[in-house]
Amino acid sequence: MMAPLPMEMPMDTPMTPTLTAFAHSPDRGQGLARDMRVRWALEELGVAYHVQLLTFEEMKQPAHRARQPFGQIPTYEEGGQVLFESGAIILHLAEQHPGLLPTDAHARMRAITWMFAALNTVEPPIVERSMAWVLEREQPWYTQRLPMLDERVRRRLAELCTRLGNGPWLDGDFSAGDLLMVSVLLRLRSSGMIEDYPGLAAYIERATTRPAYQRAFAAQLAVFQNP
Ligand code: GTB
Repeated sequence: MMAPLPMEMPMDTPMTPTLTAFAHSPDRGQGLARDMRVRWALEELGVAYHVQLLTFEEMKQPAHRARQPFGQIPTYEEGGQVLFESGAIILHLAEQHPGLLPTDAHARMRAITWMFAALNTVEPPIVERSMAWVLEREQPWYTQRLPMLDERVRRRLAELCTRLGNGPWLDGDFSAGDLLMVSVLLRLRSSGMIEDYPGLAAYIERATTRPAYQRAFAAQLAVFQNP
């Protein structure tokens, strides 16, 4: 009798999930849009997936708003399950497939706590700083506001760096918490801030040299290299 295929083996089946992503990402495939973190999780878990690319107009149509009430990407569909919010999608994937959450109940909950910390404590000041640059940099008060925005980001970077210490990952093995934390930190890459925290720079390097990250990055970049 043939041995059953391992569940995490990439295989195109009628249950192959579909992720939505930008047809025209403002970063042209630098991995900053939030489909990248879901792609990375799918690659870590060995789950094959389809991608549906959406224009900005399509994202605001009722058909997409039925999946994502705010008219954003990413969304995730698998069988009858339709999900939005990148963190919720990754939690769902990590609950379904082994590899991104520890099996021990306490350690598992701590990894989930790090997922929330990435999204609720570290990401907001980073997004606020980058949105200020996008939307407000021509305003006369932007240069006065920037030091405050920088300081809020730096405080979190320093705290995170202290907590990470010499450890390779936030708590034990690489987890969905690390995947989200690094995804969030990557938005600062062009700011030059990360270099002031060598522990974080090394943490990001460790994570982004993982083959799963590399595969996910290449897949989302390919959209913009082969339009
Ligand atoms: N909380 C939601 C989640 O985590 O899924 C947030 C989703 C979200 O912000 N989606 C953005 C979107 O659809 C794309 S990722 N925006 C369109 C809209 O709101 O109308 C944010 C993003 C986009 C582009 C870059 N970039 O090019 O640098 C970086 C981040």
